[in-house]
Amino acid sequence: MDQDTALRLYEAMLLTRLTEERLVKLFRQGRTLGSVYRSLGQEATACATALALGPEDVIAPLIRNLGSMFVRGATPKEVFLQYLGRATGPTGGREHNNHFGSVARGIIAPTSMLGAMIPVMAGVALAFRQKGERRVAMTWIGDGGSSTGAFYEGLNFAVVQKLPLIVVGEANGYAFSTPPEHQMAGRMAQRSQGAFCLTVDGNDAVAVFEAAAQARQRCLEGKGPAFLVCETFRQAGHAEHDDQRYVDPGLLAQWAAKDPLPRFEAWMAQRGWKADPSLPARLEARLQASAEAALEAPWPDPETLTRGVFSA
Ligand SMILES: Cc1ncc(C[n+]2csc(CCOP(=O)(O)OP(=O)(O)O)c2C)c(N)n1
Repeated sequence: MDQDTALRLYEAMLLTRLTEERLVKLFRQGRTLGSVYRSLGQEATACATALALGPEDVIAPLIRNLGSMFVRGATPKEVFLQYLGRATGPTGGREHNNHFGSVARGIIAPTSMLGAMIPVMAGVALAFRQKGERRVAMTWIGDGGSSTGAFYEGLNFAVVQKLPLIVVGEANGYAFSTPPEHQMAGRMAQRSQGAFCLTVDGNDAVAVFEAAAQARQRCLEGKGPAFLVCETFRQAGHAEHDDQRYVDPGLLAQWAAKDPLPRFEAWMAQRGWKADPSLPARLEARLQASAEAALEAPWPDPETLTRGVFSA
């Protein structure tokens, strides 16, 4: 990873963390329409995977992959407008978290049905191959989500068809309050179904980036899909309404010591690389302005209620 990429990765991870911290404040003030879903401790798995892609590639992030959306150009203001349900947000107040896409940025909006995006992205990858385009499709899935039929169907199809699809598996300790051993036999990597599979330390941003770059290269060479398992830990509750009382505090402390941000800073420091010291303050100022603008943004007009939604 070169210095420029490292600095971009650091900024994306920091922006994700600070944006989510601000969302938590808005939640506690009762201003968000629903709960806030964080990627605390998992910023590397979202940011470093997306950063290993080319601008022509397409992603379908899930709720814990806000960082990947920032890598592709989504803005904190859009995220605040979404969570606050405002008319000028990406979905015009129809949805109230980061379930929004942007075709121009190569982001496909997810549906909440876990696993569903895997066949969708296998289809995107199939279209790339049929058109002879050198592009890759990427999506993410949690350990819980990898127990769905859609996960198996989508990945199996991609393996059989040798499609340029990267599925990032986030083995993050819990699916809501369910630990993996209560819903999964064996380890996540055993679900690869013949896809090229790597298991990496998901809190090591460099390892994640390198594995994703390798997976992308194989896809571009026509070698078929990759299943990239990132071992990490969800450092917050499922969402802000969940106080995580079912998680052993010792385990949380163990993973807190592996926080991807300071680890990556230390790795950069070993190379004499350092982010601009004014970066946190600049990001905070941007977030403050974005949050204020979103709070002043208009609510959707009830007259428009049926626009932009499907009807029979
Ligand atoms: C098919 C399906 N079943 C159940 C749910 C409800 N649900 C939303 S998130 C979640 C837990 C997901 O756990 P995991 O896939 O491990 O991801 P994590 O939240 O740990 O990132 C569940 C059960 C859903 N959205 N889709």
